[in-house]
Amino acid sequence: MAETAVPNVYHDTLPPGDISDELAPVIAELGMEDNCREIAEQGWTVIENAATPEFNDRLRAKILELSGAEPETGGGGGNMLLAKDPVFAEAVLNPKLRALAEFSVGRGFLISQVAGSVRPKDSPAIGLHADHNWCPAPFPDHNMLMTGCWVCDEYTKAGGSTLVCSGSNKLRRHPDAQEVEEKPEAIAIECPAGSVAVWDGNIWHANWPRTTEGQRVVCHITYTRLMMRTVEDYRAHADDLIAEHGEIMSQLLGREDFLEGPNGADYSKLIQTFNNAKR
Ligand SMILES: O=C(O)CCC(=O)C(=O)O
Repeated sequence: MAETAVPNVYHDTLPPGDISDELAPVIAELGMEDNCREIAEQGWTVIENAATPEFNDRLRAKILELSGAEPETGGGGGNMLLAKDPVFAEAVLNPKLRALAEFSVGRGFLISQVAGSVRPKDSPAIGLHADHNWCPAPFPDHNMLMTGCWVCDEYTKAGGSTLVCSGSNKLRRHPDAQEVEEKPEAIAIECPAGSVAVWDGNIWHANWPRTTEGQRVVCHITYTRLMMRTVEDYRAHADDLIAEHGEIMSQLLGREDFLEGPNGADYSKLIQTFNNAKR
């Protein structure tokens, strides 16, 4: 008679920066050892040729279509894209991105956000931040969030690429007001169209203003460690519970933060959410 299989419980934790025995052959087959080392050590890396040029064109066209941007010169964006077209599932499930996500934010990682942005000439730069934005400092040893920007148009400094503050990943904290202003040790991530620029939750980043003609089209994909997922899912009961108990119940059920509006992130609540994380 066959013995009942006893689950193998790990009693240790894989240290940050180590590749698990199960993931190692996948990383080797995809040739991603350098990407793993770079994201662990410097907080960012670039996956070049993440998919075919045909895929890149399809992704770019769909982001433009959903963004509300005027052709050629307009700006715009979109949220909740995974639910809006199958091309975004292809991006999110890309084998190289998934392998890096498992390395960086752990087995069982979750999709947190799939958004698009279209930046035309003269679009303003975004503010310097770390994606561990709703995490109190000091940031934990293990990375909690990994963001991949699918670069549909070549990333150059003049074209408004993402910038990273070299070495800031080691500080394990948010930038202060002066650092936001000065962007210390800022370098442009420059890479060809079809790459994915990837960073961890620690590194301070922003983007350069775009000074060239045309549009910079990007798909922003964020994966998260499963750690903070709620044990019980009350979304189906939230309206009733809030109607009965009011605002504090609304907070407990996540309706007062920016994280889960019906149309994706609710940016009107962004600053308040980030401030909550620091108190
Ligand atoms: O648009 C960019 O270049 C950077 C975007 C960003 O900060 C992010 O997706 O976290």
